Amino acid sequence: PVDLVCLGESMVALRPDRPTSLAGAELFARGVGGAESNVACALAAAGHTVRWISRLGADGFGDHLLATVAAAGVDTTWVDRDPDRPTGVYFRTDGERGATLEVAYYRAGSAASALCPANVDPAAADSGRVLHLTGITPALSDGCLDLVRELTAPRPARPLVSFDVNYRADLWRGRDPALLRDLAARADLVFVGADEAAHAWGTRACPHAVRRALPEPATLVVKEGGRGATVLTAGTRPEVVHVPAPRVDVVAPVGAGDAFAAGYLSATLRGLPLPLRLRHGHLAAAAALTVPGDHAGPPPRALVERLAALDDPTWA
Ligand code: KDG
Repeated sequence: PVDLVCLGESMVALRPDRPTSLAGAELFARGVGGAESNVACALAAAGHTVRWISRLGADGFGDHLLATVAAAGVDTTWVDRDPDRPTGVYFRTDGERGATLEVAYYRAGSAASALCPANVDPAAADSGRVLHLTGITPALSDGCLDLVRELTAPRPARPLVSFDVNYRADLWRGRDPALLRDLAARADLVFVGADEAAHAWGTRACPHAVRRALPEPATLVVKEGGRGATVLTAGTRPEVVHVPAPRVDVVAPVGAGDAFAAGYLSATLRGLPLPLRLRHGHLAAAAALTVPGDHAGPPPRALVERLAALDDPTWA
């Protein structure tokens, strides 16, 4: 098997060419967005074998996305092209240095929103050691919701199912985010922000309160912003490990969650202990937080190893 399979929608991301609002922007720069492909690209850059399953329109934006993700070293064999539906697009500001982060999606009816159990090969989805999904996909359409239900269902030889809650209020409008909780509960490893859980499910924004709302997944990683992150495991000897985040000068928040998941997953795939998994998550997130776009381009592996091993008292 490959190390990791990701499934989800990617879009062309158009950002103003200077720090301003969407109303004030005249020129936009093209980039690539998509939580799952961000994770895929970061893991490939860290030396893992990665496959991305998705759908794109048979259009120029689709060509660009496919070429970009493939150039990052991700296997795109399982990306379908749809001649009848477009590639999704979104516009966003960077939310640089505390400015409002505006997001405008143009993705309804996109090629990826037509993902459903009938057009995803279950053998491809299960062809990795880890299958990484996010809470964005089930919000895209009923077919996408069915697909995520199917991919998180128990089955023989299921890969480790990783699920980043990635609650996007805009996409859940008119739908019940409790659904998202039920899907997350079916995964083996869940990433969620404490604030995100508070928004989506009304829990108190602390790791133990989130654990009470999500008692099922074997491993729950609760991100607490600048304070750090806590991993809570289940089983006969449950563990709780908190690692503070290194202090960074935040330029823009976008992409940090995906980077954190990628760092944590890379360390998990390499069998590192829980505190180091969190450290690798933090280091990857720090790199993403200090650049304006989604991708920081993770720091070189040797540097990350050295930083992760630092004996800093703030790194419990
Ligand atoms: O995590 C960053 C993502 O929000 C971005 O790349 C776009 O996948 C995206 C989404 O649906 O918001």
